[in-house]
Amino acid sequence: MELQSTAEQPTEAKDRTSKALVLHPSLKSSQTTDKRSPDGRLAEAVGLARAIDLTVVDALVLPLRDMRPSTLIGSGRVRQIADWVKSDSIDLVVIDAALSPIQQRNLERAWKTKVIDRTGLILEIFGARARTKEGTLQVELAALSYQRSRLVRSWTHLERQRGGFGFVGGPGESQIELDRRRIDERITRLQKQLDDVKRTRGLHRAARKRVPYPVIALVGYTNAGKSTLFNRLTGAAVMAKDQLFATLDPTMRQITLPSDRPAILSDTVGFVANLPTDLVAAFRATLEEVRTADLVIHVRDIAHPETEAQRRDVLAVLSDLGLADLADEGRMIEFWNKRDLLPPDEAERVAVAAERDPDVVFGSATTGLGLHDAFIDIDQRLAASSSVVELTLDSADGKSLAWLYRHGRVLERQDMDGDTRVKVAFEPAERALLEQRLSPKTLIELSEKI
Ligand SMILES: Nc1nc2c(ncn2[C@@H]2O[C@H](COP(=O)(O)OP(=O)(O)O)[C@@H](O)[C@H]2O)c(=O)[nH]1
Ligand SMILES: [Mg+2]
Repeated sequence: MELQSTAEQPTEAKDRTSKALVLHPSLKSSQTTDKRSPDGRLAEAVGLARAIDLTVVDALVLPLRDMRPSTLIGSGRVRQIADWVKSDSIDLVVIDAALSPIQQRNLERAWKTKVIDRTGLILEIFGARARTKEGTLQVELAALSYQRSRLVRSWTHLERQRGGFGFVGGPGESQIELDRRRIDERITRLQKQLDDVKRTRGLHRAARKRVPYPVIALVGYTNAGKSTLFNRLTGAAVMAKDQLFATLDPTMRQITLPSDRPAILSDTVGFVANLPTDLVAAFRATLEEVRTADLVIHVRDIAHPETEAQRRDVLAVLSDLGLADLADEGRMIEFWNKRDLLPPDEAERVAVAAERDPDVVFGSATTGLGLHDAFIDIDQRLAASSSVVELTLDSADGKSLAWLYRHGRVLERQDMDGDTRVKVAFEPAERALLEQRLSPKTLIELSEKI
């Protein structure tokens, strides 16, 4: 998804990562609306920019005395940044604030580069990450509404330029009216599609679950360390060369757990503080994939001053997704990350609390502490939910055998006298389908856990 930019520049080549400058404007008088420090907010914005593979060359808090309607920030600053953009060959400036269309356009002109604001950035992330049909539609809807609001406002601006009376049918206006109408039509179409998707959601979910391996989803706030943990876990585990998964996007990888159990690890879109309300629906739809996960790892930045509030936010959204019982079902682990950032005595105190809670692993994705424990814990939880079945089939029944290989994990196989005996491990969803799909000669449910 490409967001509307008012600059007349070609979009950056996608085959190299764009160099970005991230700026967090901080209004001196508005500290009361957000308890978090400007540095904390800047760190989050940098995390968001990295989530779409931007190379953040520099990041800066810009203290503002007031907001300029034309450029948001003062003209001296605008000139300084223009030099900076030029000397560092910056491709994109991210302003962690809401920009009016006019501010966006003026800054793009002054800096001769693309500028996006916070909403634009978050929309880009959602667009790149949406995996389900509902997620994609919901994000496109949010992006179109965003574009539409920009058109409306630039229209008012044009009107003012022409003397403030609005000459009906002026060239600029009719062009914008046309764009608006096109966007409105598209929005109506999307809304219809969304209704359809929601109605048939159950079917889509069944269709999505094609891999016979359990799916583990990482959730948590932006900057909690999800991607670092993802890379550590997939780097430490044996990477699969299976062609079957060649089509998985880079945020999903097949891993092999210590018990030899294969699984899919999925890095999801992160939570952000103060999510613009227009984007809430899109965010939830993007997280829709978590519903099909067998296990959820909630990655928490335990050194973050707001870590408890962040935890509550994550649990509230999971609950809205119909996943309130994850913890009770033994399908959620909290990974308390960034242990290395806590002072020793604090780390000691937190370790005691973590020790008491069977659903918590305490460690650090960068130092590697706690990763082994996490692996063992994941393995045990997945073993507890899978079942092992021994079946005898007619050897000529190639179709049933093929089904077993696709939907289960064949652990053993013996062919004799026209019969084939197989031992297969299943995830719960696949196990439920077994009797519907095939009628074996014998079926024994084994009590062993693999
Ligand atoms: N000190 C420390 N930093 C960490 C740890 N885990 C992640 N980070 C850093 O936190 C920042 C955000 O991590 P990232 O994995 O991108 O978070 P995500 O937004 O949840 O995917 C990066 O700068 C990481 O290097 C940790 O255990 N200790
Ligand atoms: Mg990440």
